[in-house]
Amino acid sequence: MTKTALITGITGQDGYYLSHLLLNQGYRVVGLISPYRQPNLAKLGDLATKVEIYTVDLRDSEALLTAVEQLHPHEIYNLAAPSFVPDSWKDPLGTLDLIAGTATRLLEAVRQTGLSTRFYQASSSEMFGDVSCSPQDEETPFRPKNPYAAAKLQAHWTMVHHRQRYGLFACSGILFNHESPLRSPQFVTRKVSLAAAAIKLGFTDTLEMGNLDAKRDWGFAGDYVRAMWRMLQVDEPEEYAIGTGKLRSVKELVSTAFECVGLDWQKYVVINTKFLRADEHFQLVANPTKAKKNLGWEPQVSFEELLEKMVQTDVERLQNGMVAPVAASSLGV
Ligand code: NDP
Ligand code: GDR
Repeated sequence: MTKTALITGITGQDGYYLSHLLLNQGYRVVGLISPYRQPNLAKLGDLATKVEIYTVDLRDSEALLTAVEQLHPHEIYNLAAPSFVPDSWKDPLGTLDLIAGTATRLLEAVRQTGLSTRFYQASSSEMFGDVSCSPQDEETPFRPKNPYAAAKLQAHWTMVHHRQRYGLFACSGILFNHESPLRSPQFVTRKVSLAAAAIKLGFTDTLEMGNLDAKRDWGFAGDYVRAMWRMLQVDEPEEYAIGTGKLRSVKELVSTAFECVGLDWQKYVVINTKFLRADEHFQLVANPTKAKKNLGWEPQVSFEELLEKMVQTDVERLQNGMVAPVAASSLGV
């Protein structure tokens, strides 16, 4: 029997990689797209004709219930979110509603239909926030420091409560930063890969950055969607911390990316205080032991391979005037 997977946020980075994985597994993949947003289906590239699109407002409980009733999904992956953390200070309430409200509305839809749909919530290492210990795992206390993280935590707890009270098969991946050539350029890895490529090709000669001493645990998105899928294939729904377990600074990121095109980053990078954050974290790094043990999950792509792929893809994009569709091979799939 063909399984149906329903994905919110299908036009995002993870939506692409997850759709690719599920289509390869023989799933029918349906993406929920808002009627009030410019549908950026071009972001789905080669997958645009392979997935189905269902238009629904994620803020509308009745419409979501109808969608679940009509589509009978075996699995739901709730990925939609305004995911750039600093923006959540500009619209805390909208962030809360879209992230926590959508999770609640979808969980309620599953409960009300009585289907045995398995539910994945896209939780985030941002929920750890002001970390008390390092590395972080499923037992680490949450101390969110911004509206995005607080909204993710509300969604996370609602998922836990629905599992405990109603017995739903609901779980969440507490994912650390994961990147790819499809990452939006506002995030630091893609900002740096694009700048390294642009400087190499002579389009610009400066890269303005925020805190070079900030540290993160960066992995490849294609690896992380495999963990999402595996969480829904095991017998017990649980939480999983997903990351590489390696902490690196933004400075290491910049230096590695510039090395990919044979440049010395120190000649081009300047600090602009507008990119500094008041709610900065320094020690967000995963302990993914549980995922390895229960899911057999391990990252396959190294930090250096990831940056090489991102920088080279940006070189090709710039040489092609940024308009040529990116080949799946450039995306690491
Ligand atoms: P992206 O920002 O690439 O994608 C976000 C998706 O959400 C897009 O499809 C976007 O649609 C959609 N979306 C945003 N706002 C709205 C809205 N108001 N109504 C409907 N849809 C909306 O994120 P990623 O793919 O990187 O991440 C996927 C999920 O995982 C997110 O929930 C993110 O918070 C979470 N996460 C990501 C991590 C990472 O490092 N990438 C780490 C931990 C968690 P559109 O195309 O129209 O903009
Ligand atoms: P983050 O990702 O906030 O961790 O959230 P981002 O790439 O924006 O920042 C990572 C780190 O880099 C530092 N930094 C800069 N960041 C940006 N964007 N631009 C700069 O110029 C710059 N200079 C330094 C930041 O201060 C920060 O320390 C991502 C998102 O995908 C979330 O949705 C997700 O939940 C978390 O990862 C886990």
